Amino acid sequence: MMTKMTRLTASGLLFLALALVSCGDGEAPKNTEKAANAENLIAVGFSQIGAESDWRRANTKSMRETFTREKGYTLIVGDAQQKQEKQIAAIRDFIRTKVDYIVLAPVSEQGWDDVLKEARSAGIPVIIVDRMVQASNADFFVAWVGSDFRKEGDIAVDWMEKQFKDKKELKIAHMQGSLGSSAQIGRTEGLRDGVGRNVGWKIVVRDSGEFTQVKGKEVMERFLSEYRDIDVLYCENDNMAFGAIQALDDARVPYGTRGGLKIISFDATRAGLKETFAGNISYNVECNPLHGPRVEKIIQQLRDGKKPNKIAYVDETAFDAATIAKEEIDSRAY
Ligand code: GZL
Repeated sequence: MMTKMTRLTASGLLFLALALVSCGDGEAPKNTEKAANAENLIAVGFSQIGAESDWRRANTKSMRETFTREKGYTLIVGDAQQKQEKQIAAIRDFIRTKVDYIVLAPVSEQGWDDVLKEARSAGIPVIIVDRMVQASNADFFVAWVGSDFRKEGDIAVDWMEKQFKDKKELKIAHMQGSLGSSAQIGRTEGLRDGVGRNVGWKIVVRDSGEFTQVKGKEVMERFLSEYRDIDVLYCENDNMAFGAIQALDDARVPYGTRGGLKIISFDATRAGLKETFAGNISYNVECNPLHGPRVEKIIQQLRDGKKPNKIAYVDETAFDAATIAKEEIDSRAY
């Protein structure tokens, strides 16, 4: 069967190989067209946000481990360094070189209509992973797989309500993720509604650490300069929590199960669970990045002429420093 890949032009493939960061085997494909012709590979173009966090690196690794040449795929990964315009450019490269499928992990929810319309006009199915896009037409993508970020926020707030049920007043420092991303929107909404229904809860400082450790440290330093009497740091991912811990250590501010402010984090990466097991992070809400197998299942359904579920949430749990077992860390897949 002729795949779109076998009709690729050599110049288009060369452009794609030079324009994008890497393919599944870590090197830009030397001559994808030849490889595809010889092996009739399924070409998957993956527009990834970047490598801002342990979660993101695990997400990319899952895609690379899934879409291998041995399994009949060629994966081209575009690393956008957190810039939407670079994601859009990568998608246009994928369209130009006629990949078979486009996978998008969108940096923010808005601004995708035009390029998704172009992919649809080119007849290339788009699968959205992780964060959501606000598209004017639901037909602009065939499926979305990711986390229920609002639910993650509710799980964290539920723990706070139990943990602090006897506290008349709760002073919360809120470190948000990249503003406008679904993960930030959902986790923030969870906290906002928690504050709304718990008399005495107050967000005393708020800022975005953009999901990175470096920014997380800077923001925590600023929080501490503005407000010392914090009971809880609600931190929307592990890497920002790692930065916050550095700042707390520098300022000799106590935190964790030994006393002082309690840190709540999200992602539950292996590194995050190590901090949770050590009692530094008091509660860690899981956000599973292993989307590779889920995306492959969707692609196989499409190839079999089946209609995949439009929306598929991944199952997730949470870890409490008081009860987490060491085995959870050793067995962690990411
Ligand atoms: C969540 C994902 C977020 C993670 C961060 O699905 O979008 O982006 O929580 C990552 O670690 O940077």
